[in-house]
This record gives sequence, structure tokens and C-alpha cells, in this order.
Amino acid sequence: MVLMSKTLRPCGLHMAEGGIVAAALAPHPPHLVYAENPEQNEPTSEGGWEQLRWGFERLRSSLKDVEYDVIVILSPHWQTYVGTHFLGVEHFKSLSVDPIFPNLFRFHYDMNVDVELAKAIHDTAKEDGMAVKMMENPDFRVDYGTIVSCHMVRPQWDKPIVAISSNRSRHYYSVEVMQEMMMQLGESTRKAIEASGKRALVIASNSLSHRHFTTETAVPEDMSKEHITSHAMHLWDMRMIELMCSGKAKEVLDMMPEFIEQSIAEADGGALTWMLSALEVPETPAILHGYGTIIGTGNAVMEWKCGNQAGDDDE
Ligand code: 2X7
Ligand code: FE2
Repeated sequence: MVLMSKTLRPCGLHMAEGGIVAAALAPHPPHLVYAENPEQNEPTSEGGWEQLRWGFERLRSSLKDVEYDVIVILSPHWQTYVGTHFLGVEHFKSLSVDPIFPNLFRFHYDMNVDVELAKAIHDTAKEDGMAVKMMENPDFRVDYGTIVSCHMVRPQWDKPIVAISSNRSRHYYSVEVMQEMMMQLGESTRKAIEASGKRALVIASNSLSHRHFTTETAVPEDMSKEHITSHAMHLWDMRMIELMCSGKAKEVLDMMPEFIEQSIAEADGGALTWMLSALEVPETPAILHGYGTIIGTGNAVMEWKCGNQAGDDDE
């Protein structure tokens, strides 16, 4: 048995059974689904954004042998202003139309929710002092961020999900308040998953730098027009990726307020902070599967291996 080093803290699985078995940063621009041409999406395309789609292919292949029971995801496009909400209905089936890109994304979704685990995370967060609510309206329209990230990570739609809203504390208060709340939510999420005995894949659904173009080209998938909006945005994205790939999640969190202010980062929704905290601020290097821009925003597909997969043999 190899004892876990005191200085290098791998993320995840500390129990024989339940726990976080892997985590991913999985961005959700609807362009990705549009470019894939799945049968659920009405518009069709000639492809595009391959660097990112190949990144998702590599992520899926890396997760192929990881066994998990549930996907737990936080999306910045389900925005709630009074507390954090959790999907609390077992099954959702409807049409999701992107409000900005209805020409790219009209997706027929059909998903199952692990309400038991959602309620367990909700209850743990409540005990930990957070404002939370179960969303029990069966006619609720699931946000496209949740749908796109889940589709790109697991297009089979054969795993139940736990979907968590983005409490817009950043807008109500500040990035610092958002960070504190998401760090607590991450802790509560991890404790509840471990206590459940279930194996979870945890997903932060967000882009990195988020300054985007304001007009669309005649052919949206014309890749000759796709690039980052500015050099400054590129430098921010590279800096954050480098930190994550060298296991410096703590520095990522320390830098978050500046990153969000200067690159309008979509991490303002709290997903990345929540995920890194659920992993106990990992010193495990993340794997970069792909990076690319979408209408000028920066997007990275990244993975954190947990427990034994990360080389941690401490059980
Ligand atoms: O939601 C998004 C996004 N985060 C980035 C780029 C384009 C569209 O949608
Ligand atoms: Fe987004």
C-alpha cells in the first residue's frame, strides 16, 4: 500500500465505493452539437469547431473504462437568484431552443434525473447553511448548457444526471462571495456523493474567456472566420490551462476574481470553483483534451482523474 503524499493531494474517491470517480471541464456552446449533427438536433451543418470536438472525442475515450452511475453537472445557463436549485423531477422530455442561436440549436432532449442524489446534495448543502431548493415543476425547460455538455460527454444519454443551478451571487454581490458559496457547495456535493455510495462524474459546464463576436457569419461553421477575440483573452486562457495542467487548482481559485473581471470568464457562474472544490482543490494535474474558440470565446475540454486512476493507492 502506498500512503498518499502529504503534499500531493489527488482528487476524488476516498471511500471503497461511493465518490467522485472523474471530473471534467466541458464547455457548452450549442455550436458543438450543431456541428456533430446528432439526430436530436433539427438544424444540420457541414461540421466545424473540430479542435474542440476532437477534444470531446478524446475525453469520451479516456472515460470509456471509468465506471460511473451518475453525472453531476452545474451550468451557468440555469440562473437562479434566490439560492441554488436542483432538478427534482425524474424525467424531462422536451424541445430546447437556444435563445440566441435558434438557427443552430433546436434539440429534442429526453433525460433521466437522479432525484435521490439531487435531494441528498440539497439536504447536505442545507445542513451546511446554504440556501437551496428542489425544482419540482414537471414542465420546466432544462437549460441548453446542461444539455450540450451532457450530450458532448455522453451522447448515449444512458446515465441519470443531477443538474445544479448557477446562483448568480456574483451579480448580486461579488466574485468573492460567489467563490465562497461555490466552495461550500463543492464540499457539500462531495460529502453527499460519498455518503450515497454512488460513483459520480462531475462536470463544470463553462467556457473560459467569454468575450464574443456580436455578429454571425453567413455560414456559421465557416472556420476561416473563427479565432479568439483578442490576444489578452488568449493569454488568460493559456494561463488558466497551464495552472490546471500543473495541478495548481489553488492558484486557479486565487486568480479567479481577476480572471473573471478581465476576461469576462464564464467561470463567473461558479461551475469551475464548485467542481475544483468538490475535488478538494486537486493537486492532480488535469489532462487537456482540446482547446478551441467559438464565436471568439475560449473553450477547453479537460479531465481530472480520481482515486486509483490518478495513481492514488491509498484505500
Ligand atoms: O453559451 C455559450 C457560450 N458559453 C459561448 C459561446 C457561444 C455560445 O454560447
Ligand atoms: Fe455559455
